[in-house]
Amino acid sequence: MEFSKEKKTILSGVQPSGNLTIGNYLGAIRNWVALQNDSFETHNFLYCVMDMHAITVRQVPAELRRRTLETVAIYMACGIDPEKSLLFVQSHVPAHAQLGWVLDCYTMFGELSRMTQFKDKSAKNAQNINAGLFTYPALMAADILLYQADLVPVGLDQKQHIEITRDIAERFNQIYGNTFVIPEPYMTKTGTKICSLQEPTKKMSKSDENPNACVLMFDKKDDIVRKFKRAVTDSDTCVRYAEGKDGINNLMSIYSCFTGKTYEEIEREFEGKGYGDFKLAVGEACADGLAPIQAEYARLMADKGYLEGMLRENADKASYIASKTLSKVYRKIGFLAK
Ligand code: ATP
Ligand code: LTN
Repeated sequence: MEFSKEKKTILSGVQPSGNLTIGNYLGAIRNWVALQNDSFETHNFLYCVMDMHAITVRQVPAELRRRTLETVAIYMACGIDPEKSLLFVQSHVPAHAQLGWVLDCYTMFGELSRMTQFKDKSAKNAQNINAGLFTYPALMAADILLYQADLVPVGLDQKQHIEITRDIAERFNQIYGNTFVIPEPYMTKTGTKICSLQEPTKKMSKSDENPNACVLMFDKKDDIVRKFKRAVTDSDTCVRYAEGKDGINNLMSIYSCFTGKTYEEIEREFEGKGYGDFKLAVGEACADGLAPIQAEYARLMADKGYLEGMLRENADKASYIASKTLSKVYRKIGFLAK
């Protein structure tokens, strides 16, 4: 993949903090693939595994290492093409930590305190509310601003982090003159917030303790079908998208993502049928949609040497791009040149 300064840049990533769910796939990775395939002539694509963000919550070292490589294989199995996109690991590029520190000093305590992810995660990990969890958004801003990304495809829960990134970049540009491109979030109409199957007002999360709440990308067909069968719905019997029908709305959005059908088409398809038929159809559509990804993933993981070699090369490529922005920033803020 050749990086060109003339092209616009798209960047995103996932934390290797657990097994990926269909929320990660439908809210984020699926859109990365569509963007890459539709506009690779006009854009640079960078897709990173955010291992530095993952350690804001305690990880088992061997698992983190394994998942980091697995996440790269998942990106590729979903359709990220290393000829078109630069795939790399965050901790392989020291500039993320270096710019992250600088941006910490341009990010306000008050704004970090308002981040809903921080509030949610500190409630969940009350025994480990560490400084990294608090300053997480400044590191995320560094990930994005280092590569002068124009567009960041993410799920709805990350919108607030893109907004703070824009605020940090604008603040810096105001003080030191034009330095950073101001990024925009990219979200599609469906799939931006896939909800828990057990508590359909809450986002589906890979760190949920209830195994029935989330469908993992590598769940077997039987398990997927069973989880959808047990999904919490309501006492109505009619499959229609409506306020207050959170469970059904969520299943409809998942079904729509996997089949490409609109809500009206889905309502017509299930007219006169009950929730049982609908849940079975969602489970099957989901399992069938994931099956080719699961097969491709197994093929890729059979050659870990290839993945590791690619990541080594890409670390240098990403570091080179990142070093341009970092030097500019260091000069502007007054660090003495080497
Ligand atoms: P964790 O539970 O460890 O916080 P997560 O499941 O939220 O993890 P991230 O690595 O934080 O996953 O997110 C990766 C990408 O997937 C982000 O762009 C995020 O917006 C998106 N995403 C995560 N969960 C969902 C969801 N339920 N619906 C839509 N998009 C999602
Ligand atoms: N915070 C993101 C993961 C992430 C990210 C990024 C996404 C870290 N750095 C830069 C896009 C761009 C999350 O999904 N929780």
